[in-house]
Order: sequence, then C-alpha cells, then structure tokens
Amino acid sequence: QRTRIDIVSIFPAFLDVLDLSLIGRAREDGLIDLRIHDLRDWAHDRHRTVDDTPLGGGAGMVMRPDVWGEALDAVLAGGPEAPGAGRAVLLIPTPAGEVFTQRTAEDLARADRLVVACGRYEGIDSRVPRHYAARGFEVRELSIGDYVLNGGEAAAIVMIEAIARLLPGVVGNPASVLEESHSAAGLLEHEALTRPVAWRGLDAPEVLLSGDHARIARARRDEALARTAARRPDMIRALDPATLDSQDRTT
Ligand code: 6GU
Repeated sequence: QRTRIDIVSIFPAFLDVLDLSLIGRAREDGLIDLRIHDLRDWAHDRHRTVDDTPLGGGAGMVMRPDVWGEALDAVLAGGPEAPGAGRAVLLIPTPAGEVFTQRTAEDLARADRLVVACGRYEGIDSRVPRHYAARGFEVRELSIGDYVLNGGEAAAIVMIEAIARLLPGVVGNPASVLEESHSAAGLLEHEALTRPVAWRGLDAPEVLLSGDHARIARARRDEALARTAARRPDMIRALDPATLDSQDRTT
C-alpha cells in the first residue's frame, strides 16, 4: 500500500525538488502519493496573513493556530480513526524537536500517512501540536540537528528523503539500504573505492583485489572501526559490546 505524504508550507515552490531524482521516480511509479499545499490557502484576510507577534513580547513572529487548524483539519480530514486511514503521523519540523535519526526514519517508514507542517523557525503556536495529539493523532516534533534553519522546508525534504528511500521498491538495490552507515551495526560505513586501482599516486589497498572475501570483510571492518573512532567517538562509546567480535579494536 503506497504511503501518502502531505506537506503544508508557505513556500510550496521550495518543495518542487521533490519532483526530482529518487523521490520523483517513486512518485511516478506510484510508490508515494505526495501532495504539497500552500498554507495561505487557509488564511482569511486580504494579505493572507499566517503569523502574528509573540504573546508576552519578543523578536520574530509566531504562526497562528487558527490558520494552521483549518489547514490541518482539511488535510487530515477523516481523523485518526477514519476507516482505511491506517497510521497517520503529524510531523512538525522544528529545531526544538527530538533529533531525527535513522531509527526515526525506520519508524516513520512504517506509517501509512505523513502530514508535514512546515513552520518558520520561531515556530507554530504550541497549541497546534497539543490539539492534534489530544484528538488522537500521533504528533512528532522533530529536528534534523543542532543548527537553525529559517523554516521547516529544508528539514522536511531531508526527513522525507530519508524515509522514502526505506519504502519498498523506492531504492533499486535493497542491499544498499541494508549495508549503509547508521544502520544497526552502529559504525560508519567502510570507505568506498573503485577503479583505477592506482590514481595520482594513491593506491587502493591490495586486499580488495585478493578475491579473499574473509580478508576483505576483515579489512573493511578494521577501516570502519578506525574511521568511526576518529570521526565519531560518540558512536564508539555507544557501541553494544555484544556487536563486537574478538578481532575488533576500538582504540
Ligand atoms: Cl526541523 N527546523 C528548523 N527551522 N531548523 C532546524 C531544524 C528544523 N532542524 C535543525 N534546525
């Protein structure tokens, strides 16, 4: 059953890149039903206003709950228990959210429906997620990392790409989805090399030409451990010792 994704944004053109590449092909192939909506279609005044100054004062603007409420009611029509609705998740990109990881992507790839509410970074009135959670929707406020973007659109594209490539049939070779960095192994992926074997004075490791699959696997694992220790010591500390073999060196 194909995944339905609705995105609501004040910059719908920002999301045009979802017509391209892997996600564009998945849409053409009918694997994803993706629809983009302009939040301003639910504004009422002549200027199609969607924000207002923060209650209590301060810099920036906050997006109005009444406009978001009408938009999300229309897009979520049917409600969380609608027959045939399956698992619907309201995803709100925000730098104040929980961190989106490969585990989050794996979880959200199991949803039947994602509704993505892109706000500007000062945020959507906080009663909006509370309201939909109280109505029984699964609401996830998610950040893609510790830096600030101007709005949720770029983060939404990142999350949708990470989720979409886990859907059956979206990536041509399922093995490439299983083998990669941040999968269950808890290590970065080993380095990638191709021909020519000698290039600008740099030679690829001879073991890769040996045809000895056990030696190749060992050399790749050693390299993955070394680069993870150098680049991501946090991942080495988080390793489950049960996933290490007797020849692994983590220092
Ligand atoms: Cl999800 N939104 C914004 N505006 N900034 C971010 C983010 C999201 N994740 C990291 N920075």
